[in-house]
Amino acid sequence: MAEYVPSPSSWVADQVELYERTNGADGTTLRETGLPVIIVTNKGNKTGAVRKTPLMRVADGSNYVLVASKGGAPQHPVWYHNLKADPNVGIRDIDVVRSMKVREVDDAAERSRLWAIAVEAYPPYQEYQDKTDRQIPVFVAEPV
Ligand code: F42
Repeated sequence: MAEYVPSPSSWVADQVELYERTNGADGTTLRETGLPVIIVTNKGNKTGAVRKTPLMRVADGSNYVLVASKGGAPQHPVWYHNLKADPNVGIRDIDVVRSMKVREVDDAAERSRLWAIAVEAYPPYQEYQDKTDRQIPVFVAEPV
């Protein structure tokens, strides 16, 4: 089993640690927003390390919508490249961890439907998109 390498962002690594240590009793929201967060376990595409990436919880039925926003930064978050290289992830939602498979959403109609759901769940996603020329990638995670 590859080794877990925490995020170099301490607030991110700390959230993962609290979320997992309490089995979802704590650490499950985005700071003061109170909005729900999931943890996506993914495989480092260069190191093979286990990476754990908290994302806003955007549900679409039994699927999740994963938004590679990184606050509207000019570059994709590097976990984007992990998911493209290996679509097999684990998603922790509170106290349940599910094996899921992700795919990047390319179809325009599907993307706009899912984007609306994502912005509804976390309105700042639209602000992030408005501030960058980068089209923020959207993935769907489907149960395997
Ligand atoms: N980020 C989002 O993009 N969307 C969200 O909805 C979101 C919500 C959220 C909620 C709570 C929270 O605590 C964080 C949240 N984040 C959200 C931030 C998210 O968890 C990530 O921290 C952020 O998106 C940046 O992702 P990143 O993968 O770019 O992180 C960097 C800082 C990172 O971890 N870099 C590592 C490093 O050492 O510099 C490398 C990580 C890695 O995956 N390396 C790969 C490997 O092989 O190991 C190689 C990757 C490559 O191709 O370069």
